[in-house]
Amino acid sequence: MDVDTIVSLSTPPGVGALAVVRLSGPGAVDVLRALLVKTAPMPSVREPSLRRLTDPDTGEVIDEVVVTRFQAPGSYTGEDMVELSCHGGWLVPELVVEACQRSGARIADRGEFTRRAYLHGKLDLIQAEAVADVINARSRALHRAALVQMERGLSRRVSDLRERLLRLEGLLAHHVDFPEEDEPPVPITAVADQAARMVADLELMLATAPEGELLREGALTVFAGRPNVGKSSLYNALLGEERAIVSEEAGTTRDAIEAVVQIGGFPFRLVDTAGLREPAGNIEQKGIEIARGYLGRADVVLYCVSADEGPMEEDRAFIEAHDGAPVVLVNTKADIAKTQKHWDPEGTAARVQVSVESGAGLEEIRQVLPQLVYSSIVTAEQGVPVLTRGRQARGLRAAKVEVEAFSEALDQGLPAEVASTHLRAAETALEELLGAVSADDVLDVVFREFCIGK
Ligand SMILES: Nc1nc2c(ncn2[C@@H]2O[C@H](COP(=O)(O)OP(=O)(O)OP(=O)(O)O)[C@@H](O)[C@H]2O)c(=O)[nH]1
Ligand SMILES: [Mg+2]
Repeated sequence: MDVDTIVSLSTPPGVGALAVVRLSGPGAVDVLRALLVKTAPMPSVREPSLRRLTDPDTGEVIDEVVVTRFQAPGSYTGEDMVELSCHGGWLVPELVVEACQRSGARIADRGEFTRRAYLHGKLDLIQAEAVADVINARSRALHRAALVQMERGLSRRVSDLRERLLRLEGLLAHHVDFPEEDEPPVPITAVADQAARMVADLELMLATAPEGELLREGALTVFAGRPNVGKSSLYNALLGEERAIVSEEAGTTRDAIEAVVQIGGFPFRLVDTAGLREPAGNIEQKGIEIARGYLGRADVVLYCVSADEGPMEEDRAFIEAHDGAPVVLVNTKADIAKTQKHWDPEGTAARVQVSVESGAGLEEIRQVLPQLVYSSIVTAEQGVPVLTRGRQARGLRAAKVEVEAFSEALDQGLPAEVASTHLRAAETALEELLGAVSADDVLDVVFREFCIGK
């Protein structure tokens, strides 16, 4: 099958000092040759050199660029590659890409460079996903998790587990081959022990899964409470900018306002909402409905009660009825509070006293939120891989279910060859996770979220 040579702008379009255009495929060098001045020598492999790029048809100069050549298999994709660092801006990169197209390259699909790297065995599927996470990371926590994955931190553990499954299968084969022997070479209890240990290890790896997935979008953090208690003031203080309108009028905030911030290196999607009360005007009522919608999906709730007024009936009702995300009870306006009114109800995950006037308590909220929402990652040992994607968690969970089924089959005294079908199913789950066996549609899903040029 003929393999196309692909080209794309790998830096964002628009004005910038430089832009990088990448070529990959068997024809990459031919495309480059068509753009160089005829008498110019071909740049050496892995030695950046300054060259003049010209239009392949008219010979007109397009730009002076730094050319770097990579030779298969020693490149990101594993194919022949050319990187052109040209001047940025709207026009020049466009001209360079277009000239490459006229010289035989076609525009790359999203993630096609990384997809080729994967197909050439340069990285496995977990590493490919990590590449996307590194690019898209908006928090240090995701960046760190993705780096561990990119360096095969997670892949290595998955491969180890797979090898342990193979060895277990090997042990079991003895029981199939020598069923009548009095003393099997390996007692069946040793096999059962190893299976149990694998389940424990899988559980350990799965521990970060739900929180790890939050790293990609940010934990939905909803500010709620009655009108005028200081939700928007606290929202602005945590955001570090005057984003939501603050006023002494009750019912100021109507629409939900969203912004993503890093707190302690972890991403949070802060949502300020309309104060909860009845009865309210028509528009405010809609705002309250929107607020309730967010509360239903929240990962954590900052429920604000003015320490100045103390809790009202609605506040008690809210805390009592709420059975969703953990609630941080924020006693606001601590600077004007009469101390006895600090409220400390049961059933809340944490309680903080805050004044946006003095700044008291803000630091405490910044401490509490990551510990509450990302506890498994905060407490995980350094370097332990965090599962940042549903696909990873599903793969490990499927493997765990099969190993458990295997143990059960042993317990029930089913024949070894029957029990071992579960081991093979677990192996398949891990192989799919690594991408050792992958259907095209799985790959499409993984690479769709890449930007063009990566
Ligand atoms: N002294 C003092 N006043 C505060 C504090 N926080 C908020 N306020 C005041 O309380 C009033 C209401 O603040 P907002 O932040 O608008 O309250 P809200 O809960 O968003 O109100 P709605 O949007 O109407 O539900 C404003 O006048 C703020 O200046 C605080 O920590 N100390
Ligand atoms: Mg408000």
